[in-house]
Amino acid sequence: MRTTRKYDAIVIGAGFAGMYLLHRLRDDLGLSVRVYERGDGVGGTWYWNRYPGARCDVESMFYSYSFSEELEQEWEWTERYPSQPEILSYANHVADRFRLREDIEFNTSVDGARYDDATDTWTVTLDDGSQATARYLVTAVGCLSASRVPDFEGIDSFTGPTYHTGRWPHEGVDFSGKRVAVIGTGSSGIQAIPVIAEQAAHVTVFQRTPNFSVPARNAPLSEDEQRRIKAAYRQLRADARASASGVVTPPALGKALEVDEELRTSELDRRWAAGGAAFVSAFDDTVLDEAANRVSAEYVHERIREIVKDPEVAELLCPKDHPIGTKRICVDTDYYATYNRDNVTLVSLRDNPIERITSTGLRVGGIDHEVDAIVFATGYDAMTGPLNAIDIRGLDGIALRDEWADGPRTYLGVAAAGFPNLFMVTAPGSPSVLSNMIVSIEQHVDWITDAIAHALRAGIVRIEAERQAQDDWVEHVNEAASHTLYPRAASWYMGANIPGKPRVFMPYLGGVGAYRKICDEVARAGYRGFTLT
Ligand code: N01
Repeated sequence: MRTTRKYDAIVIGAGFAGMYLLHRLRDDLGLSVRVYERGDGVGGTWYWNRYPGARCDVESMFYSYSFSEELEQEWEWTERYPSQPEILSYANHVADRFRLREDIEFNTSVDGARYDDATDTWTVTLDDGSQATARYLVTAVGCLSASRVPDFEGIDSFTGPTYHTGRWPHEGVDFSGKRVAVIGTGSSGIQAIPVIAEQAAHVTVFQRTPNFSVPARNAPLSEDEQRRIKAAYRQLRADARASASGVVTPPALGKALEVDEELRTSELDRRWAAGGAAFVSAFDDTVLDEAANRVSAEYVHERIREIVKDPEVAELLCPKDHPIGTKRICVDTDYYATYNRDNVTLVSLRDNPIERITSTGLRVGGIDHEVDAIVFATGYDAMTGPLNAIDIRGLDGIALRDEWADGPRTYLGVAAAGFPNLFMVTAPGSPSVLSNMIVSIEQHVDWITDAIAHALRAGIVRIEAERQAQDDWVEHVNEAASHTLYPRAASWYMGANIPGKPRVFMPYLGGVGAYRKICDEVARAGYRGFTLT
């Protein structure tokens, strides 16, 4: 029988959060740390999402760690927006540079974790049945790592290959000469469809809800531009940390309807031409006021009608069921123009959902669409999915998934009452998915590292969020969302993409800069809202 291994801290996941946690806890605090990672390499999201066209929608120079000046100066990005292979190379470079691999156990999933009240330690059970213990357990499991294929009738009868964008084969897929179905038009589908269409004989896109997408205007990153940013990095990073979304965007013009119409349109033209998600922040009230929202939404509808030659297809692509910005805005390269290709067909599922998958394709509204392969760009059980997949049990054996049965409950999106010495990176109740993830990851990891350092210095063995502090925080998170248009969209932010999942707005909308101040103030006040013993 294998003996139980003992560490100071156990980290689940070796994506950008887990890697930085390992570096901070091991190299700065001198703790013994073990990271468990189910993949056979580092990089998390960027390890799994190898679908054609996968690319980040945050610019390379800012979708990168800021903790090491040497690292940020030596690494050279090649494009304005980083492609998945480039981000994965960067993750591997970081793993090598900081000797991270030696404390990461790959191909290992954590099935469960149980807190022992008597010893104030966590025991985790791995997928081979072995166990390991540690005083601290930190989850770095990502927000969008529990991929989901809907339970379509007949799904197993299809005789061709099927793929989920978030579980793409490492060796790639050759679609040459193939008829391909793509189900889903979120960020993943919108990136993959134009690239698959260039290779495949035919692509049939099955769209339930059209999404707003703005052009990326990706381009090579010039050496001059890179040098200019590197010279100003300290200030630019500080500005990003203090900003609302972890990305510095051009300032908004004011309230949409108070801005002169000509200026309004020229600002949207400017942002559309510049490319990127900053399009949605042209005005202060786009996600707060319906009439203001329509200004930006209708602008995008007009662009779609201009780009897409078939007026019926253009109308089907115009999103009208949710305000712009309330689902994650998509950032694309040639998405709408792809529908002008002869080898691309759009099938709207709005009135007729997918009836079933057959041995040769998909049946919609009584019509059979024959295909050779199916791509599921159908998203994730977001935020709670990856945590609920692990049987996490706190005091008295209570299960985190039971505590969260009516929606996630955390204090600051980093801890949960009843689960001492458990920290969660970018969990529900933190800005996470509404922000540049790397900025949010670094903030959480630094805060958690400081909390553990404080405990070590003060001889504290147990840090637990207080229930009242948690209740107040959950109320505050709900309150922040209730003043916006976000809850109007049936989005994965709301859990709306998973049948039966509670409809709760999961991330915190208070902004990255404001949230950081709250976390810092909690720490300064001796970890207010936590019981330290
Ligand atoms: O997933 P999604 P995603 N029948 O949930 C459809 C990040 N990301 O992987 O809208 C038919 O957004 C579903 O339809 P509907 C980013 O944060 C970032 O695309 O529910 N269709 C939708 O069209 C993003 O938001 C980047 O009606 C069904 C699609 O599948 C998040 O990941 C790139 C269906 C799922 O869209 C998730 O994006 C990629 C059904 N039964 C991802 N069920 C960048 O940085 C679902 N759908 C650029």
